[in-house]
Amino acid sequence: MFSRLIVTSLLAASLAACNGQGTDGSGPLGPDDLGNTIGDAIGDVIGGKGGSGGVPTSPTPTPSEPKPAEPTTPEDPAVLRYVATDGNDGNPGTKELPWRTPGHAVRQAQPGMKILLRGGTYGPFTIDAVDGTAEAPIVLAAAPGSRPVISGGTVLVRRAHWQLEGLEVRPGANAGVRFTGSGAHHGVLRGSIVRDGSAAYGVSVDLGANRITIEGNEIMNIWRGADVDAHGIVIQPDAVGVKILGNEIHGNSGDSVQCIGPNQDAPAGAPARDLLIEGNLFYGDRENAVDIKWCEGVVIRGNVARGYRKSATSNGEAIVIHRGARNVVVERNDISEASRGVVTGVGANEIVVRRNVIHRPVDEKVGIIFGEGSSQVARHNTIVGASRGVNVLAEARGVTVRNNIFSGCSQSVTGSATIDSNLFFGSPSAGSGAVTGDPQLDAEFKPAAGSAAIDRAVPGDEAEVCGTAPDFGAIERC
Ligand SMILES: [Ca+2]
Ligand SMILES: [Ca+2]
Repeated sequence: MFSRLIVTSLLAASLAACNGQGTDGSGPLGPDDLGNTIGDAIGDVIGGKGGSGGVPTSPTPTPSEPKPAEPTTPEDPAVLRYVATDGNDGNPGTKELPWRTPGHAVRQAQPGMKILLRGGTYGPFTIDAVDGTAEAPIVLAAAPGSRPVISGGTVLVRRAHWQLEGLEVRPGANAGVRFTGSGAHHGVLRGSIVRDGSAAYGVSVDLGANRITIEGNEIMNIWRGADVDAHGIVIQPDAVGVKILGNEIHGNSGDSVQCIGPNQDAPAGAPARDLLIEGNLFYGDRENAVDIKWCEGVVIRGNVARGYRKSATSNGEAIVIHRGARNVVVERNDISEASRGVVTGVGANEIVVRRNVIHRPVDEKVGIIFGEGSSQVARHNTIVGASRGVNVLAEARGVTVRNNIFSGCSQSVTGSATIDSNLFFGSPSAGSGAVTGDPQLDAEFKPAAGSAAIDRAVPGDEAEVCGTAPDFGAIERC
């Protein structure tokens, strides 16, 4: 993750297409039986607290879920099996006599087995024969020093406790990796690359798959054309307990991550819920970094989102929350070079936008837009250089704007909201309890000693406080 921090300008020329807050759709799923959600949620991700910085923190998996056990000693030859392009499926799958195809290997798997793919190119495969267990997951991984490529189709996971590691998936016209159906739970996709697909998404959690972790991957160039969206990761109805941690996702013709509902061409089902999107780097997608529709119980924390420009058909939102999404926390993200930093829209309810840094805006240069929805809060954000810091649309309800820093904004807050206790510097003041002064922010948006931000915000935020009172803005000086 974060191995390549350079924003590509590759896509800038082709920014033309649908959506933003509007009408994008994800393609329908392939044929599949509709699964049921299993079990309950992954615990109270909403209540969690992030790190102390405004930039990505280390991923902090929800503590309520036990970490899957490592398989028995990975070096233990008894659990190791091998696949090689010069192997044979009639072999025993040993180091000396490897199998030929991943599809054969996964049918032979047993709990605790570790299947190692040597370098070379393999065809797609489906995992549908054997479950791992919590104590003994099944690992399918690149052999040490190897880069196996799965080409021309989908890696389809229908079973539980499978961990895919170190693969490079080049799916062509197909989805890259799908965790699908209620039998697919506690799956992991880690340290892998999914790239150059032209289907609706690179990675999908769908049809009731649950408790899936997508961690430390690079997902890129999922592209259906200059005016058709395709996404790095989609979370579909009935998904529960999905964690998207520390990935680098970029250059897709839609969003890096989208949570979708049936009104976006996904199959019917319950809203996806309990999602944690943390510590990722998103950049240069044609639409949005994160697009949350209809889903419930979402935490978007400690991500970097950069390079979301306006075009003829996109408003260039880094993060957009709309279409019935509820109970969404957007916190400690670093958002830059976006036309609109964080936007809510139709049916967004119980939305908290806190401790984000929104800076170096482009195009419309709007920090936060609250649209049609209710119970929406912006607090402790640092918004720098915006044309409008927070824009509250006429149809927005229940908006509170508190403890933020507005620095160098042409307009600070527009529209109707409860506005109190904010710091304004080079920006028109608004609301009650306004403080004017230089926050003296350093390169990491932390107030320097003597800053007007220090200890002058109103208490009540649940984040850690240093000194005698909270500081204005995203980052407390401690
Ligand atoms: Ca979108
Ligand atoms: Ca303080």
